[in-house]
Amino acid sequence: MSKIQVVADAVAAGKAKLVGGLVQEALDDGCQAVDVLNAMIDAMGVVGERFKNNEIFVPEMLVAARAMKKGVEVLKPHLASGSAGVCGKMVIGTVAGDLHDIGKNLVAMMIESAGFEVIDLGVDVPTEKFVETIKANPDVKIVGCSALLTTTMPALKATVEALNAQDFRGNIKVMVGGAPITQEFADEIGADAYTADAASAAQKAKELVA
Ligand code: B1M
Repeated sequence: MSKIQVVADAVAAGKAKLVGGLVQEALDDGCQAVDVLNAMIDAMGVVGERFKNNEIFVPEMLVAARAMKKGVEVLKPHLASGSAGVCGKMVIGTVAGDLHDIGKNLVAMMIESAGFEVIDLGVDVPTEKFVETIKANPDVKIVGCSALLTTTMPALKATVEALNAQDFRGNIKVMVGGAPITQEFADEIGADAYTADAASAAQKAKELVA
């Protein structure tokens, strides 16, 4: 079995204590960081399928998430390369009612690597918190909102609509993403950009401030 597959299996099985070491082994073996990352993302997809099919439950999803985070910690220096802050400031968070942060963290990491200073508001972020943070940081250029649940898509809509109503709206660009989000939904709620993954989010962020 390939070293990358070993990492993916350990993530899916939630072996948080082992994953960091296994990722390091894969890198030492010459595997590309981005390939290891993609395998871990796919492993989370497998976890999601198992959950949907009632083969596993929330605790197993949680341990898989912990394992993935351990792996990302080891990968981070190999993926991040830019000098933080040269492109300006970005605020990012997962919207109210939503506790999923792995995708949001990856987007934050890639955007930081693209040269932005990132203010990460975490998960379950109320609309007002996004607004207040931008008011307190008038040099923010981009706001990124993540939503992973179909049930939190309305919170994403409410957040973008609240941002759209602010005087500062002309000074910022609003990016949205997350598994249930589509370009059509992003257009409908008045976001400036939608991207499907972390790498394209970083690319899009650079384009938006160019
Ligand atoms: Co949850 N969960 N979860 N979960 N969970 C999903 C999302 C689900 C699809 C599983 C399933 O049923 N197959 C399902 C949602 C179904 C739906 O909405 N229709 C689900 C559910 C139902 C739930 C609960 C309701 C379960 C329950 O309690 N009964 C509950 C909700 C809690 C809450 O948020 N209020 C819940 C809880 C959890 C855990 C806490 C246990 C855990 C999260 C831990 C954590 O994040 N710290 C968890 C996990 C791990 C998952 C799955 C298995 C994996 C998510 C993940 O990290 N994926 C997930 C199944 C799946 O995704 N297939 C599932 C890897 C990550 C890299 O991908 O987050 O999609 P993703 O991010 C991508 C892109 O979406 C994009 O880029 C990222 C990187 O490429 N992206 C952006 C994300 N944000 C972006 C922002 C951008 C641009 C791109 O611009 C700003």
